[in-house]
Amino acid sequence: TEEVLADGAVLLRGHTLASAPQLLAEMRAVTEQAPWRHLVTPGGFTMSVAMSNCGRQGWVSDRHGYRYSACDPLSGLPWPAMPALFAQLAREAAARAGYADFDPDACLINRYAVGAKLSLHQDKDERALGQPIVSVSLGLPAVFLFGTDRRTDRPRKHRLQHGDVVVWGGPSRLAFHGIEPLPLGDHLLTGRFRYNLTFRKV
Ligand code: MD3
Ligand code: FE
Repeated sequence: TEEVLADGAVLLRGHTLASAPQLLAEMRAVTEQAPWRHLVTPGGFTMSVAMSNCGRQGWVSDRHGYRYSACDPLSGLPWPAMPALFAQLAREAAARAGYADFDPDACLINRYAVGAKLSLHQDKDERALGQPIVSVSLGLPAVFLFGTDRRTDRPRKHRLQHGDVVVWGGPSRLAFHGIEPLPLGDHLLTGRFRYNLTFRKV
């Protein structure tokens, strides 16, 4: 069940349902080492989404800007290694969408509580724009906004659910996208939260 959302964007519904419990366990181990935090944007706003990272590079934001860093600014230590299961999943999903040999060096982990959202944005802090991004949704469902490479084009809405994996490459790599405020809910595996793993080649 592969659904093409746009040129280069492939939704694999429920693709990682079976490994979700192990993914969540690995995620917990990562966030014991690199705890959840609410980053501040260069404009001075605190993000409603809580974040952590694993892999050789992690995405961070502060008053000075957005960037990738090899170390967690909270501890000064390297980010936790990317669990083998994460790397395997990202690689296999990318291959299924037509991108052979995807070798991500960054995994951003987002946590949404009720009301948390991600405003419309582009992911362009990476040099490897020819590489896809793989995202994995876990826990409560959310409404994903998917636009074009022009901010003013009206975005389409897609419901992303527990176990869904999306590969974003080609022309969709620079599409504006976001997440609507998370509705209240209760998920058997994640309680009141939605989690998203985003794999990138920096
Ligand atoms: C489309 N995360 O971390 S994942 C992000 O659910 C981010 O947490 C959202 O946007 C989340 O930057 C959306 C889906 C996603 C990720 C990256 C994309 C869609 C994308 C890059 C280009 C186009
Ligand atoms: Fe994004």
